[in-house]
Amino acid sequence: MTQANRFLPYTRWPRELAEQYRAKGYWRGEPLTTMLDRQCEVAPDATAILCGERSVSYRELDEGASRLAGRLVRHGFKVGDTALVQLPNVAEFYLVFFALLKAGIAPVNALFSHNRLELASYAEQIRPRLFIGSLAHSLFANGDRNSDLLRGIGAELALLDGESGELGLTHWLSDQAKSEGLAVPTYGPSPADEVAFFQLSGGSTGTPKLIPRTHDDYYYSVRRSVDLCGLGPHTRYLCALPAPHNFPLSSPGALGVFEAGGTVVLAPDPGPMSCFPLVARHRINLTSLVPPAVALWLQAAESDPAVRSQLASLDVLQVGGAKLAEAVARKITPLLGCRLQQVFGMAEGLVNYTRLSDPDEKIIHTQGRPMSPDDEVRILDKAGNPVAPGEPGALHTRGPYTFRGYYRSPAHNARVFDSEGFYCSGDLVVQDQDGYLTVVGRQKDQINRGGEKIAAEEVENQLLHHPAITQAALVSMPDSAMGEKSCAFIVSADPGLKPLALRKFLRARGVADFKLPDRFETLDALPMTAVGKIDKQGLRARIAEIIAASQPLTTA
Ligand code: OOB
Repeated sequence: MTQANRFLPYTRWPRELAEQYRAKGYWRGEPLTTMLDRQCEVAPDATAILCGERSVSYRELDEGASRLAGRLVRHGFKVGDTALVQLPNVAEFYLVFFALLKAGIAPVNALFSHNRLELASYAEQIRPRLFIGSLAHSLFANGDRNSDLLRGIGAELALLDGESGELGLTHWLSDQAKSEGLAVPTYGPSPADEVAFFQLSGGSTGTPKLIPRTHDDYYYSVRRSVDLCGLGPHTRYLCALPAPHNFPLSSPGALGVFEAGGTVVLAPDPGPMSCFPLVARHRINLTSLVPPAVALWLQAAESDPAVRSQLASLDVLQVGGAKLAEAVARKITPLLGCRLQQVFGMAEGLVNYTRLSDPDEKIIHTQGRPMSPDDEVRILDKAGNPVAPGEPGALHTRGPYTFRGYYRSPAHNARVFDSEGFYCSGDLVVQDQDGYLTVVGRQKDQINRGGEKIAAEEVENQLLHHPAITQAALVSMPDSAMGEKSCAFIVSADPGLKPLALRKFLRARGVADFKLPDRFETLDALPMTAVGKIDKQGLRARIAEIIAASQPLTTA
């Protein structure tokens, strides 16, 4: 086997740009595990993670990850292998992540809300040799290993968190390995300019796409975020969003906190009931939320003035993942007593932040500006020409941490990248004279359900498997709590088909709960555009009207 194909294939940056990114110190040739090496030198006993009643120091994080890496290598795993991982917000998520990085095994970290279909699709794309999951997931509801699922994933080894015995994840992380007395072959991470792991795309197509992220590019995005957000050993970050998501992982997220030597506190979910006591108990000063969670925090604060004192330590609340309404943004400082930072990012790369020193008007009205001086942004009209300043257009971007192609998806890549390597994110934005972006709409066929992304085509394909359904179109509908919810327009041969039965059908096919349509509307035929496509704009207008008409008038 030649040296070149030991590593996973991915679309590289053109040599000239790569050289620039190196020359400017963005890409340092360091693997992501460097952050642990450094903390282990500086402050090994500092607390890296708090998870329930457990506390994990930097030394314990590093040693646990090394133990698992060593055992995997002894088991025959090697650089260039892949793993499928699905864990909830627990310390093991980071232990496993660093273990795999240390051994050069590139993971896909599925969200815990993902179901059989997503796992199957990721497995098909990366053909993992290793699966790491959790018995707490409903996929393992009967308490057994769900051999059908594991056979489908096709990994040689499946380790489960919560399982006792030889194949339990705890066993592999424990120091029992020492007593086995077997030598561990030398191992190390993949080179910094190779794939470290795969991020998950929000998706707009039938198959959820994977985003290869290199050590070089991802580490730069983490370090730049740390600087911009002012993280340090004092940082006490509450991770309440799903740990693998790009926002709580790297913007600056948990990796930013590890890089800065602070502490990550894990919350099981972003609700006030779970989070407020953790903020008070652990004197949290930074967290990140999606807009629907912010609304719940505000509601709780409005109804109980004592909340302000519970949140007294909170300095900065980052909000992103979906558009934050101005009216909500304005309430954050008065009601929660902390500063707001808007974050508009994407797993594909580009992350925009409002700066902590920005005037209120920027913080409230915009979603920030690119974090790197070398992020290149173009706002283009339908014909591909730059729009006039202040006019809305499609966001195209490239830069030192924006990917160059989805994993093994040449046809899709040809659609979303232009000839100069700019990625079209599918967002419609307005850029002001200072470079700040405001998100005003979307081109991609995706529903953003309060930060959770749903690719319309994926759900439509599943609906079309129903014997009575002949046509299906999933569109967004306005929702006061979630920003958007999903509505499925269907054409059905069975007039008695009920939403409950349809959701049950989709769930049985392995569709994740958050992707189940919130509403179904039956039509005799779907409206078509002049070019013969389903008229989704028309359908969105239609459902918005239906909703508006059914809403009680609240004005006097
Ligand atoms: C983040 O990443 P993804 O990959 O789940 O979703 C990216 C998409 C963007 O293209 C945009 O459509 C939407 O989510 N989005 C926002 C937004 N932040 C993300 N739309 C409006 N306002 C915002 N502030 O969602 C993500 C990744 C890193 C940091 C933050 C968010």
